[in-house]
Amino acid sequence: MLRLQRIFTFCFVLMASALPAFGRVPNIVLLYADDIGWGDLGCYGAKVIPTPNLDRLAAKGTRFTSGYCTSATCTPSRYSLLSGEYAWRRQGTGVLPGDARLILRPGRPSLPASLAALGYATAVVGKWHLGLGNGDVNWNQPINPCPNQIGFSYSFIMAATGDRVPCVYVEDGKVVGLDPQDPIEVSYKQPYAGDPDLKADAERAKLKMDWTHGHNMALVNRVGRIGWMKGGKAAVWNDETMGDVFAERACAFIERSKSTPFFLYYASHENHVPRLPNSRFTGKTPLGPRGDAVVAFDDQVGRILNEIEKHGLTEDTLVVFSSDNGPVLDDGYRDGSVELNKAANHSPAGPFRGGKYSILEGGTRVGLIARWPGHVPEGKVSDALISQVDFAATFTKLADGSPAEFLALDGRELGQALRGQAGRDALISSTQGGVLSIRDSRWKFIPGSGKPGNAKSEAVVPGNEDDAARDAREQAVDRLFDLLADPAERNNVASLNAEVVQRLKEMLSAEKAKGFNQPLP
Ligand code: NG6
Ligand code: CA
Repeated sequence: MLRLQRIFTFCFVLMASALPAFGRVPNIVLLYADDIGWGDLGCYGAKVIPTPNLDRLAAKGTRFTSGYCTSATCTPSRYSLLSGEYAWRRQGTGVLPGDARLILRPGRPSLPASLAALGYATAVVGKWHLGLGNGDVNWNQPINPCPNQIGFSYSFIMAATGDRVPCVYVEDGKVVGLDPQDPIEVSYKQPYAGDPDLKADAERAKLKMDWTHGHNMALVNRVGRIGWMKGGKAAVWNDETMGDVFAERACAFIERSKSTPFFLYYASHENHVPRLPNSRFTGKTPLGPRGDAVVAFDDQVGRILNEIEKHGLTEDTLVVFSSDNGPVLDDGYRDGSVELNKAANHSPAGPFRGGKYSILEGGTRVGLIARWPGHVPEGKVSDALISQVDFAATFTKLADGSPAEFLALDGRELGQALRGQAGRDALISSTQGGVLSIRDSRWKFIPGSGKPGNAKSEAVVPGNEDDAARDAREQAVDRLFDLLADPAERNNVASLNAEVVQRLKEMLSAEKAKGFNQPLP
């Protein structure tokens, strides 16, 4: 009898030691927004964009005020998020065309592969933009490698962006709804015979949404896109139902994965151009499509949260929201965003200046919310420094795995920050032009490039017109900002704090010395 008891105790201890310190491993749902700024959400101060679902998420979890994507554009941020490596260390990680080769190579460390190895069902639904295949994809055949070869057990994606061809969904490496009699061809070099000239006034007049720069190549659903495509008519997506299609696929994945731990990477395209949210969101904000698209994203968040709740998984699921880069108004289409934003006096980057493409805070300091009842403090606002490059290490550890491969790159294991403690000491942000900045708990340093920048690109976020010329001029010299006293980065205090400049400059140089602009493996 005693012997049996001993065996039981032994088994129990064995089982308990196999469990992670906090009990069951959590499901992980990453709600990743596109071009949504720090200031675009109600819980971050937006007055004219109702985001009840994200606000509820923040109220039930922790809202971080110093959360960062790694880059001010999409592809590099996503590369960092999934690989645990700063994208600026690698060439070819800038905004990719729709026919680019997959830049996250099979066999390299990746967040989905790491979670899959730990027994998670893993899915990506939404915008991919990390390339597919080997640069010579035949869209009429199974595409390999695709997200399924780097650790996702399910993928339902668009190849690049809504404004880039091919304008079709790809599910588990196959174009959805393709008629074999009408094969797809994609070119980023030249138009196909019969393509209209969208630079001609007569053709332009027929567009549903006119272009302001770029976006005058392929004509798809009466909207100009980047690149050309031919054929595949039955497979072409409907921009207006895209948000619903993605949300449905995400919910279906949760439903069928509910009995195993799962990881859902929900990469919404809502709010990226061309902004064509479903008509049921029209007029929900005074900002036109740009604001209405944020409401549409919030609606998708609500549907996913409800699905989690419906299966009784709320307590077992870490939900994290963040965005791939800061906000932009005119990103190439005439959708009224500039004028309407001005009229409503909305501040998409919150208290920060700059936005998408910019090295100023508005470029990479984005919303970051985490909810996991009983683990992530409820209703807390935290200024812990967190970069999305840390997600791979952090999620792997929460899944009871070893984050070592990501720690050897640029990731930090920040479970403590999610639990209400401190985050990183410092982090690096980048633009795709190769400009880097480094910040610690107080200071931000941007090395001078020796020559002034482009005032036009500094003015993309309204309200910045007056400062844009000065920002462009100052790019020539070292800049130091006291982010606590001057979050809008208006006063360059480099000359008053030579030792701080020196310290941060050395830190940045040491990081660059470990690898900068290296070829991709
Ligand atoms: C730019 C596009 C912009 C957007 C961006 C990528 C032009 C003129 N501009 O090149 O519209 O597609 O790339 O955005 O074509 S991101 O969020 O995916 O990084
Ligand atoms: Ca983006």
